[in-house]
Amino acid sequence: MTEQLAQKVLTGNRRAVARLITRIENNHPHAKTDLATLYPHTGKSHLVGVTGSPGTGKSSLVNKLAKACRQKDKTIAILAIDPTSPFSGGAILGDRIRMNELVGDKGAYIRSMASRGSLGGLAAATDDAIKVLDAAGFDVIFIETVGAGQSEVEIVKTAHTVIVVEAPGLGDDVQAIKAGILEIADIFVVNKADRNSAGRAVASLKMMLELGHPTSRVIMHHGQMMQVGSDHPHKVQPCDSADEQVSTWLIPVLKTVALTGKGIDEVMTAIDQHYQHLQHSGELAERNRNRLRDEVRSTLQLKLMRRFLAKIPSDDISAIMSEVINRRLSPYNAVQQILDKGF
Ligand SMILES: Nc1nc2c(ncn2[C@@H]2O[C@H](COP(=O)(O)OP(=O)(O)O)[C@@H](O)[C@H]2O)c(=O)[nH]1
Ligand SMILES: [Mg+2]
Repeated sequence: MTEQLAQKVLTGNRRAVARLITRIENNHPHAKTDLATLYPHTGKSHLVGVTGSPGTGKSSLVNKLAKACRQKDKTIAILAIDPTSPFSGGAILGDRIRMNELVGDKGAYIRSMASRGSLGGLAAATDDAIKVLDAAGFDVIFIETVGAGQSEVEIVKTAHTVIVVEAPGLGDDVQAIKAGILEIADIFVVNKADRNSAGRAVASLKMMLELGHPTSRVIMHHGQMMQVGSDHPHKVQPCDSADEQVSTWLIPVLKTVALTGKGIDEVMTAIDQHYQHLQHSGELAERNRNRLRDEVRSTLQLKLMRRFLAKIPSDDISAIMSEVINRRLSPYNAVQQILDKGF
């Protein structure tokens, strides 16, 4: 029965995909078995994370990018992560309407996810949902998150290509600084470029990328942000050939008007080039290794913690905790006592 569901996912059956993602959200006992069947068939999709403050135009942008992919005959899935709203919440409803243009297209699949019910946390449920979409054979998976909190940053960080979306007029500061998402961007998009202050937003982003070193450029090399200064004059040149952009990743700052589609082609090109860069530099394999290592580690942590705590009566922990709260026992020594009880 469960074997059948996984098999159907492998054929790209959308109802099976939807059912399995629902099982994941609800911690259905069979979900992990299904995922184990699918796992050998994963690792083929290009994972594109899109993040930024609410209202910057992420959903509108993803919609346009998805359509551009479809025109190139690439199949796409969109996972819209909303950690706060319930399923029928206003924001998601709005996204549904906006994404209507893709509905009815067999090569496109749109799904929103909320944290409700996912015991291992939203990040774990999202990882599993991505595996389902990957195994179902979607070429590109867009993961849209609001760049507001740590968990959303964690989710989007695991994508191969991370697009950080900014928009002018949401206050003068570049929004990304606040949430600490600046470091994770592979591509910056300043959306709503139909607004006057877009140029200023682009300029301040570029300025931040240069980190106060006007003659240097910041590049991504093996996942590290690096300064390329005047001691490397050959690299200070603006990047004007696609070949150069593929071998050394220069984080682009691109302007779009998601409402009209202006600038979308340039973002598509940057997404493709970044993927090529990841492949040619070996970074794709590295990011995938890191992803999987993190996943195994965090699952292990969770399981160990649960198994360990199950061995200790909760009254014992409460008693130790009240000693800590009354400042008679240090937190470190409290942990030592708990460990002694459990082992
Ligand atoms: N003027 C202008 N408005 C836009 C643009 N892109 C999106 N919007 C509008 O901005 C609002 C928020 O867009 P949405 O895609 O939901 O943003 P999200 O919250 O980041 O997903 C909507 O009312 C969009 O119609 C744009 O390029 N220019
Ligand atoms: Mg949105």
